[in-house]
Amino acid sequence: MTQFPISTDLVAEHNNGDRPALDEDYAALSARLARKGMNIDSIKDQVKDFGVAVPSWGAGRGGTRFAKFPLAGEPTNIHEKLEDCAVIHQLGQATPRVSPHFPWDCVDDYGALREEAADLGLGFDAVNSNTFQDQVGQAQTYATGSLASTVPATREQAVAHNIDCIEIGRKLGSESLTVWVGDGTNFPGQQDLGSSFDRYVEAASQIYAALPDDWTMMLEHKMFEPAFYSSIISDWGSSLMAAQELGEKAKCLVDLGHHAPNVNIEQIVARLNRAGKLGGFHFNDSKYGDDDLDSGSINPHQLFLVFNELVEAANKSDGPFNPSYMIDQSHNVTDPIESMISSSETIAGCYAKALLVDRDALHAAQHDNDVMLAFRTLRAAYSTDVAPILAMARAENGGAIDWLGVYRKSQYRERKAQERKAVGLGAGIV
Ligand SMILES: [Mn+2]
Repeated sequence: MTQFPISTDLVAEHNNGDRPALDEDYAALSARLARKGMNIDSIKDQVKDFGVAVPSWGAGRGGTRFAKFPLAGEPTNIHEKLEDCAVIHQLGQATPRVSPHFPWDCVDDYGALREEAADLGLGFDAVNSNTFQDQVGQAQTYATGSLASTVPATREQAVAHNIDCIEIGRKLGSESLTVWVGDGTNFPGQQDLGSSFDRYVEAASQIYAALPDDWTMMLEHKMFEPAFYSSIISDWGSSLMAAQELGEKAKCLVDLGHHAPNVNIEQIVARLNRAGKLGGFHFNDSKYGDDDLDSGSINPHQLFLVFNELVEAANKSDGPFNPSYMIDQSHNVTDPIESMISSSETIAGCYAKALLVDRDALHAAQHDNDVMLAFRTLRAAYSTDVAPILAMARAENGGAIDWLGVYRKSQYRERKAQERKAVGLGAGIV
């Protein structure tokens, strides 16, 4: 029996009140889609099966480089984070897995942690290693790099930590390791740009060698920060080169905030897919840089265009097409539970809109170079209000039609503020 953190009676009571209006809206959209030859139930069923992982580190309040403003009742350890992630999934029904980060989420007994998550209705997604900050008692510093360090002992330490993460992940039921390193330089001339990449690939190949056969090693690129002159895996080209050198189980992870402003990310998605190297995503949104804002809060159209490529790729795929979907956001001014339900709804909504694209009409217009018809075909799907599909999928899966109303009525955060120890003031990026 799943232990639901929010009263199921409260969810049912709200849903009973909200259901008549939803039924009306759903029927109206159903009729509208039927006129175009589309079956709303088929779209809804695909949305019901859609899942995006939430990051354990996103359950707490994030910070900027300047400050962090703690939220009363925010989680302070992996057990409390799991409980909050269970609320997100219970009400939103789109986030069945949690992506943990080590050593931030270290415990003594990972078998017990896996059971604890399962009792809450959750599984584990990709494990994330951390060689971008030093830990207490660590022999070598990562101040000038980790996998690409000029110091052999530092590279060995970074490799060993990643292999530890794989071992933890096996106990948790995970099937992938995400590797992001902060390695790079702040000054021209600080390191040789060619040989530093060689060192990275050589060290990464040792991690790759320890990867179980059914696992994926996802390489996450990021243009800059913490290094501001050069980053070792700065872009999808560097990521693709490394993944191709490592082997079949190495793939590229696209974090939407890790590109220069206005870069055509959907084209990067199509390119990586063509190379067989599209591993997964970190969803978030960005106005200026790696802002880690809520998914689709700034540019929902871009998110839709990414999903348009994903649906296109899935349709063309011979075998299974299942890139890994994860949220990677920092919540500085909202309750992280509310932000992550809202974001998962936005992400699922972009997926639903991409499913609504009339592919035959689009392909015909593309073939005929009918530019306006091709554009309007995409735009017709994007401008469809899919809220009734999302709400119905949520309700049928046991979630809340009005998730924000139910969450606030539950007073979950207020209760946790009484139970949990307070988080101190702090600074820093999470
Ligand atoms: Mn990321």
